[in-house]
Amino acid sequence: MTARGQFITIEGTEGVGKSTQLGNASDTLRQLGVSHIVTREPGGTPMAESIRKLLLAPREEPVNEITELLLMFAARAQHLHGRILPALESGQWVLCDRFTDATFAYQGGGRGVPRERIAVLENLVQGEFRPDHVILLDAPVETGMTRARHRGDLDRFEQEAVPFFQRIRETYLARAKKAPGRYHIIQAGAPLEQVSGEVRGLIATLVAGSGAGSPPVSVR
Ligand code: Z5A
Repeated sequence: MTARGQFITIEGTEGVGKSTQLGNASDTLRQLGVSHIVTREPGGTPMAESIRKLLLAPREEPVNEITELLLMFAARAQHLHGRILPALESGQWVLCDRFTDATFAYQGGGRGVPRERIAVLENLVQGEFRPDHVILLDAPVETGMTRARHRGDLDRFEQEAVPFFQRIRETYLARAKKAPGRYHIIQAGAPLEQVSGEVRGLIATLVAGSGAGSPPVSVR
């Protein structure tokens, strides 16, 4: 019987380097011979990507925080059942740019939706399912904003101000503190080579601990 794959998410505030490190983590898994997919939230399936467009588009109409919350979980239900779970069940690992920790951080910490309400939807959509490991890239919010904001037009989240992202960062760190075995905090304000080296090392450790892959291959 094929062992279930590992579900690894990458989290952090805007521009901390999630996409960059997702590519690095994927390269590392490939070198180690671990079959995997790379995906993102909101998104990851055609329908969930349509919901992503709805969520990110700047608009005149104020977006109610419960509308935003429900759309995040609508996209997640589609992604989880249509793509993530089938991949894990076939033995593939899944690397995902953001997941439900982002909802607790952005809709909870950022928008002020009570944690208990988010937890109700988390249980409805996911049951007991949670990421096996969360890589939290942590850096001062100004660092990430400076890195990310040379790209031109800002999406609806990127239009928020520093205090919004400060609350998000604090929520992520508080969640990580409660479950240190599952959350791996990486200092993402460091130079790129250093951050990449730490992510490679962490992925190699997780692979070694799981017994997956085709040993031994150096990833340094
Ligand atoms: N959202 C939500 O509210 N609730 C939810 O449940 C979920 C999401 C799932 C879209 O997410 C929005 O959805 C997001 C939260 C919300 N909004 N915000 N903000 P997203 O992940 O697609 O968007 P993002 O957070 O804005 O990602 P990003 O801006 O693309 O950033 P990133 O992926 O973390 O960074 P990057 O593209 O890898 O790097 C940014 C630049 O920095 C790039 O030029 C790199 O080359 C450079 N970089 C990276 N690392 C370094 C280091 N170490 N040093 C120097 N430069 C670096």
